[in-house]
Amino acid sequence: MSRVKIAAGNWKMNKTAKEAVEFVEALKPRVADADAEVVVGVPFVCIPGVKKAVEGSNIKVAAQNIHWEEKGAFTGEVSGPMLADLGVDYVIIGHSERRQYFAETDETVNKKAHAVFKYGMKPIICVGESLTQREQGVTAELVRYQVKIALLGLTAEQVKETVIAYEPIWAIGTGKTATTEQAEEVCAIIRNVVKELYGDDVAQAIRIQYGGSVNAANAAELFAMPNIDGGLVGGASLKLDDFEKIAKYNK
Ligand code: G2H
Repeated sequence: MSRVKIAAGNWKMNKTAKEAVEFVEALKPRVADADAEVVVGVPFVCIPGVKKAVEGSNIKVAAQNIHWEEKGAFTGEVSGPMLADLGVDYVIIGHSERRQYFAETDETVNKKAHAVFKYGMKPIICVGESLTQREQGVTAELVRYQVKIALLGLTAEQVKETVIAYEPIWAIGTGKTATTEQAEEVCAIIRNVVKELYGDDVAQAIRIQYGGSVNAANAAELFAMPNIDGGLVGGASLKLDDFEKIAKYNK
């Protein structure tokens, strides 16, 4: 099965609403002929402006978080209906920065994945090990566990629409990329867990990205690996030239 690669920018806490609109206006013509599906993961406050700016283009929009409840006394949180109402396509959940600084757990990631689907969007679920965990040799066990809990209770159809981002924490924003072999090895492990849980059809359909210091120079080699279906891109997604090259990794 041929899966469409996905180049998703994760802007993290960068750009004001005005800067975001300027950026995507400039990005639109550059990625109109992209090889990958292009997604920008923007701060909540940028979503309305960015959605309007990308209208009629091939750029999709992701939020960087969601609350699993529909509404209520959850100060500072944003719910599924709120994001769906803005036309959000994808929601990044379980990023290691959220796990580290905001107490996100595998269980809350799972609840958020259900909420994302409930309101008609698609999740980009992040998993990955720390340096200590890699050095202790528990990468495969840990990532398998993270994937199993994240997907708990989702239907086969939903899992086919899910994107999993393998992001080794030691490679995030450090300039240290995992080697293509290391990235491919873990992405293949993830595809295999999905196969164990849902069968080969679903495992062949789900897209598994690599994330962690993806840049214009390494994207083509990473994306050429059989189990790597694109990248979740932080720093390099904030630069027009770099993100354009990543989206056009095949040109
Ligand atoms: C990993 C990645 C984007 P960067 O967090 O999710 O960021 O490419 O800056 O390592």
